[in-house]
This record gives sequence, structure tokens and C-alpha cells, in this order.
Amino acid sequence: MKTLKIAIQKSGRLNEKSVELLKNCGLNFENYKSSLISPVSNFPLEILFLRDDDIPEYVQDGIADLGIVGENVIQETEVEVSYLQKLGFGKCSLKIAVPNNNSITALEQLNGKAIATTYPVILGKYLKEKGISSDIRTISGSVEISPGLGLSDAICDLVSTGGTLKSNGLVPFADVMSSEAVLIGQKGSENEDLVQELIQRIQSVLRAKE
Ligand code: PRT
Ligand code: ZN
Repeated sequence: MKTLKIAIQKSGRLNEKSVELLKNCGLNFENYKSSLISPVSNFPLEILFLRDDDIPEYVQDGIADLGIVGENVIQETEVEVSYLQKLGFGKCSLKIAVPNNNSITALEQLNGKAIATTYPVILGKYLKEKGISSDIRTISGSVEISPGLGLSDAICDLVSTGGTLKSNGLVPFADVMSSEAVLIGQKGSENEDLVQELIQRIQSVLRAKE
């Protein structure tokens, strides 16, 4: 019998809720922080613990059959996977924000301006759709401090409570996308019986929470 593999985040914002969801599905496994792979003792499944950025490609390429990851990461990596189920946690939105002392009031004013982000693909598509041509500066982290350092005029980053923007003197200006954790599968995997069974278990856990 085939053993499925599901990739979840090793550590970070989605790890705990992903583990909790799988445990609530009745899956029995050890959540060792040190191991990258954990067998499930009562279901033909192995859990792979990965950086979230790697999960979409692992699933696209079939190294993992399933994955739990933020929609923002899937969109940014532009992979071909099946969206199987929204999971209701890890909610956030990708927003453009500007310094609170700025005079920018309309999207057109971002023409020719520098926007720092770790999401150049999603931001690029959004600006193109709106007919805006900005200078997208891709940086790998601490996006919020970039305007204060004079590195950009605006930022595009994930926001949940808004506290980080506020404490860096930034105000949200435009919503680029909203995101939450989703269950993804390799294209066509939804036709497999084991995948179907897992999806049904996940859906009943989610229904019980409603
Ligand atoms: O190590 P690894 O690469 O796996 O993790 P990571 O550091 O890339 O990601 P991580 O753990 O920070 O986030 C994982 C996922 O959680 C993201 O891809 C989103 O789908 C989701 N998520 C939900 C968030 C947030 N909320 C969030 N607030 N991801 C990041 N943030 C950051 C944001 O970038 C900003 O720095 O939190 C800060 C803003 O938070 P607030 O509450 O101050 O608005
Ligand atoms: Zn990451």
C-alpha cells in the first residue's frame, strides 16, 4: 500500500496549527523538532517538516503528495498544484503601506516610486493589472524598516494585526491579496482514495470547529 507524504512548516507561524490539525484528524505521530520526517503510526502517511517556501515545489514535483502552506507562498512561487481545502488559520493580507507622513493618496502616485517587498511576483502582477509602473525592490526580510532607511518609498508586506506597520510609522494603503493556510496537493492527487480520506477527516475537524 502506498504511503502518502504531507509537507508542513517545520517552525514558524503555521507549524503549531498544522500539527494540531493533523493530530485532531486522529493521526498519531511524534512532533520531534529535530527530525525532518515523522511517520504516522495509524495511517499510511509521513510528515515532512520543511521551510514553508519549499513546500509548493515539493508538492508540484510530487516529492510530497500534500502540503499545508499560506496562499501567499503558493502565488509567489507560481507552481501548478491543486487547492484542496482552505484551513481557516494563518490569515493575513498582503498590503502596500506607506510612511504615515507621506502625501500619497492614490495608487497612480506609486508610479516611478520604489516599493520594497519579499513578494515581487505577486506585487508585480498587481501593479501591472492596475497599470502602475513602480520600481520593485526585492529584499529578503525586515521590509518594514526600508522606508525609514531611505531604501524605498513604500513597502508591500504581510499584515495581520497591523502592529508592525504602526510601530514603523507606516499606514496600509492598498490590499494586494488576502491569504490563509490551505491544503494543496499534487495535480490529480485528489483522485486518490487515501488523499480523499485525509481531506474528509480534515473537513470534519473544520466543521466541528464552526
Ligand atoms: O522559516 P520559514 O521560511 O518556514 O518561515 P517564514 O519566516 O518564511 O514564515 P512565517 O513563519 O513568518 O509565516 C508563515 C506564513 O504565515 C506566511 O507565509 C503567511 O501565510 C502566514 N502569516 C500570517 C504571516 C503573518 N500572518 C504575519 N503577520 N506571515 C508573516 N507575518 C509577518 C509579516 O511579514 C510582518 O513582518 O508578521 C509581521 C506583521 O505582523 P503584524 O501582526 O504586526 O501585522
Ligand atoms: Zn519562508
